[in-house]
Order: sequence, then C-alpha cells, then structure tokens
Amino acid sequence: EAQKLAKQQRVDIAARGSKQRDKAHIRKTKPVHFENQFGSYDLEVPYTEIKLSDTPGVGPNPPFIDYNTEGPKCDPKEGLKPLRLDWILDRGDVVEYEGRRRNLADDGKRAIKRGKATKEWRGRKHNPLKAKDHPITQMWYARHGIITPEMKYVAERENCDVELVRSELAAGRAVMPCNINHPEAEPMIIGSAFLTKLNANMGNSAVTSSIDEEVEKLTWATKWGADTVMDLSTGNDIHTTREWILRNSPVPIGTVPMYQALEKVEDDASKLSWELFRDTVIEQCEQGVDYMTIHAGVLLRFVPLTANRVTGIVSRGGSIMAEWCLQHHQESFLYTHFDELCDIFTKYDVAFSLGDGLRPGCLADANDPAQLAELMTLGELTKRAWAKDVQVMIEGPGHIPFDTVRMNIEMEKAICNGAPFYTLGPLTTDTAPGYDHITSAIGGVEIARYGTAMLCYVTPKEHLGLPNKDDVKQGVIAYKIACHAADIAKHHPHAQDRDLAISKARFEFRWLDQFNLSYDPDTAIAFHDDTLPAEPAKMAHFCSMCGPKFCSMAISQNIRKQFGGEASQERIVAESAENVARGMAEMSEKFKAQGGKLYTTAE
Ligand code: IRN
Ligand code: FE2
Repeated sequence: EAQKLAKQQRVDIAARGSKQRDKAHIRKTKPVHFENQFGSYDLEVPYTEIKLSDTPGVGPNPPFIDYNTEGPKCDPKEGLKPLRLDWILDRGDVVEYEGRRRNLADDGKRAIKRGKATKEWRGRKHNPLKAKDHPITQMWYARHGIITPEMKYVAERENCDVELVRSELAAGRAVMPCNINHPEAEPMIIGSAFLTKLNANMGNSAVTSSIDEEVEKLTWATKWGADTVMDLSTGNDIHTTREWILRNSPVPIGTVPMYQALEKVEDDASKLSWELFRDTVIEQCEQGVDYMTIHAGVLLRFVPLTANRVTGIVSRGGSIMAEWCLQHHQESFLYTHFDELCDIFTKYDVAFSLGDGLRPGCLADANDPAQLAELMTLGELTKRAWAKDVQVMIEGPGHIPFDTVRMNIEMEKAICNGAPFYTLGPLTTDTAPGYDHITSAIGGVEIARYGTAMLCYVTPKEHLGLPNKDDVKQGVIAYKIACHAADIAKHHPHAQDRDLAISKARFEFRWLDQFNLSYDPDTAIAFHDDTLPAEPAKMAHFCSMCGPKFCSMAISQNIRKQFGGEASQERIVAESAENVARGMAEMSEKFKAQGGKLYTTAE
C-alpha cells in the first residue's frame, strides 16, 4: 500500500513538473526577411524561450534562448504546414502537375486522411523527373554560390554566418537533409562546424505499436531534443506509418530502405534484386524521406573478414547484404548500381547516410580489417556521390574501446574527405546491458568532441528489447548531455551559456529556473520534491542534500553579504588581500617558532 501511494505521488509530481516545463518553455519564431535570385521570403525561424524569474533585490533575468526541435503543434490527422513549399517551387526544383501518383506496390491502397495543408501540397504534387536539368540538391546550390532560404534559415538557427553554411555544404563537410517532398521539415544542418546533433530511432515490428503511437513517439522524441528521427518500421503498415510520420515531422526523417525491400520478398534476402530495391527507394523518395542508410560498403570480398569475429556482423542491413552477396556470389547491387542511386537522390535531394554494415559489435572486434575495409569503400563512394552533387554522411561504430575513439573520427575525416560522421554511440564497454545509453554516451562525447557531427542515440533497452516511451526519453536526454558536453569541449560559440544561466539560478536558489534550464525538468522537479514536496521549498535557500544548517551555497552567499553585499568589488579584493597577507605572516611565525627549516628569512 505504502509503495503504491509513493508511486502515485511520484506520478503526480512528474505530471506537475511536466506542466511546469511546458509553462516555461515557449516556442517562438523570429521573423527574418531574405531575398535571392528566385524570390523574397519572410522566414519564421523557430527558437525556444525559457522564462526565468527575477533575482530578488537585483532585478529580472532575461529569458534563455534555446535551439528548438519541437516544431509547431498540429492535429496529427491534418499534418504540418508545408513550410518550404514556395521556396521549392520558386527555384523550379519541381514541375507541378495534378495529383497523379506513381503506381507503386502498396501506394494509394491505404490512403490516409490528409488535411488541408498537405492536400494543397499533394494537389500540386511535382514531377521531379521533368524538373530542372541540373541537380536540385542543396550541395549543388552551395557549390554554385547560390544561397537558398534553407541556408539562411539554418544560419539563423545556429547563430552563424550564412556563408559558413554555404561553404561547408559546398565542401561536403555538412549536410542538410531536406527532400523536396518533405516541405513540412524545418531546415537543419549536420556538420562539425555546427552544433552537434542527435538522432533518435523509432518504429518497430508490426505487432507492438499503432500508427498513432508512432506519431506520438516522434513528437515525444523531438520534444526532448531529437534533431532527426529515423523510422525503422517493419511490418504491414510500413508505407502508411511512414506517411503519417513524414506529414507530422518538423525534423528530417531517415530510413533504411533495405528493411522495406526485405519485407517485400517475405524476409528471403536471396530474392532481393536491384530493381526491387530501386523501386523501394523511389517510393520512399516520393514520400519525402530526407536521408537513407545505404549499406553499399559491404562488398563480397569483405564478408570473409568477419568470419573469425567474436560477434560477426551485427548490422541488420549489413547482414542482409552479406547474405545476398554470398547466396549469389555476386558483388553487392548497392555498390554496382551506386551511380544510379545518386541520380535518383539528385532529383529529390535525399542525402546518403552510408551505412556501417561491418561495424564492430563488441570491443574485441573493434578496428579490425572488416571495419577498415568498409570505411575505405565508403570514402570512395563519397567521392562518387559528390561528383553528382549528392549530400553524404558516413555512419560509424559501434563498440570500440575509449582510447581508440579519437582515432576513429580522425580516420573517417581523412578517408572520407571530411564528410560528416554519424556514429552509433560508440559504446565504450560491452559490460552494462540496461545502461547502454551511458556506455555509449561516454564514447559519444569523445567522438563528437573531435568532430563527429551527429550521434545516433542508444537507449537503455539496447541489446535487450524494444524501447518504450520512457526509454526513448532516457536515450534522448543522455545524448543531449553528450552533444552539449562535446560542444563545450569544442569551444563552440555560446555553448557554455546555458551552464552559466543554470549555475546562477542554483546559487541564487531560483529553484524553478534551475528546473526549467535543465534538460529534463520533470525529473529534476520530481527528485527535488521527493524530499521537499511543499511549495515553499521552491523558494527555500537550501535543499535536502545538506539541509538548512549546512548549505555551501547559503554560506557562500553569507560571505558575500559580510563583505558588503552589493558593495564594491575593490573592498572585497583589498580586504581579502590583507587577510591573506596576515594569514601568511602568522603561519610563517608559527613555523619558525616550531623550528621549521622551510622558512629562511632574509636577514
Ligand atoms: C548510425 C551509425 N551507425 C549505425 N547507425 C544507425 O543504425 C543507422 O542510422 C540506422 O538507424 C541503424 C541501422 O542499423 P543497421 O541496419 O546497420 O543495423
Ligand atoms: Fe551492440
């Protein structure tokens, strides 16, 4: 009974914390006017304003401004507004045509109810094949010196010069995943010159979740800070689920098209073919997927290199391709048809996420010939994609010992000519199932610190089961911490501002500000309330850690008061200098009196 009651109390407190957070975190947009050769635009660049309270006796504290991934709210059945519609149409990336749709495998059969906004877009559905005769990728525009509204938008979000955005995109050191068929997405950039980003994976086997649940998980992950989401759904409603996710997603969506291709051949990898795979990719391009994991570096001759590994091939996509190669004794069709894939991607501006199908699945297999052979191949493929102006990022390990983490990012930079690295952790030990958000966030900080652009989260359920809502949150928060710690270590401009704001709040006992500035206010408030639940405690000048009698922060504040409160800094400095001099003289006398030999006087 008592346990039940305590649990209920915790639930109540968490709900209160959640309300508290939502009251203080306000999504706003900054109006930015922008013109280029194609048109004139009023951009609404999103940010979060975290409201702070006053410092008693001193005055108000300005709100804290944060990067926003949450997107505007909408009715899931209606979908989000197609924010980029005019930008895309104005530069002629597409040719409008009546709502004709391709006759794809399961397309149209399970049409979902689409709202006004998306209908308007769908009604004007473009024909990419008749569009411009040049690639319509952000990389192509960047390389031709053209600044797009998307580039301006991310420059405002990142607080940087738009020229940095353009030049990094042009050099291939950054990617902006933004399929022209996902106009709902708010442009964002992935590159080591920008804030470190985090991806959350979702979508699961058919039985476990409904479409509504998938949309809810998406909203949930972006609420806590996921910068992109990968829909790894399998099962019957795969196409419809993806449609719902895309129409509701303010962040870029990634997929692994191989999973759906395998579904189409009833899980028999040997029945896969280039044609079937290509049609699946086109189907997903049409829907608006922004980036796709393509395991094109798993070559036939690399498969034997995994034979003596402790854990073999742990990548799902990688093992599917390895099996196909062995069954047919042929080179991977992803590799042999790579240029065709590039041609498809240039029509939609889909970015490659070149998969690490041979990533190590345990520390013993780390940095072995299979992993390195694949990386070399990804380096070669990067050049081929860039030659066609297709955006590329590179997926990385996996499980690797901490002391080899830095080497992994340095190798990737060298071999793949600075293409953004996107890593799964890495996990720095295999010994903590149940805590792999921690084992991997540790590796994540180190690898991001030296230049990895995006981290793929790992949840506490890794190796154990499918993540539920709370696991998703645990994973996202762990990775927010990792990304942020890396940004600080990189001396990214203003990265430490939030730390300063929360530290001031902590010192001034502005409890609510402290909660609201934390990555997870609900948990912070619940932990605080566990011991001091009463409302007045939110203003108390102590917490339950040390109690009212001994609080280091309260003592420090008293010290300040003694030395004049708001009085002059000089007096404090002068007085303390006098004190220090007096103290040293006294100590010196004592040592001499004890016959100490350390102090020799001048006389
Ligand atoms: C990220 C870095 N390395 C792998 N990933 C993610 O793992 C990738 O983006 C995708 O979400 C998932 C693919 O897993 P498999 O098919 O390689 O196991
Ligand atoms: Fe693993």
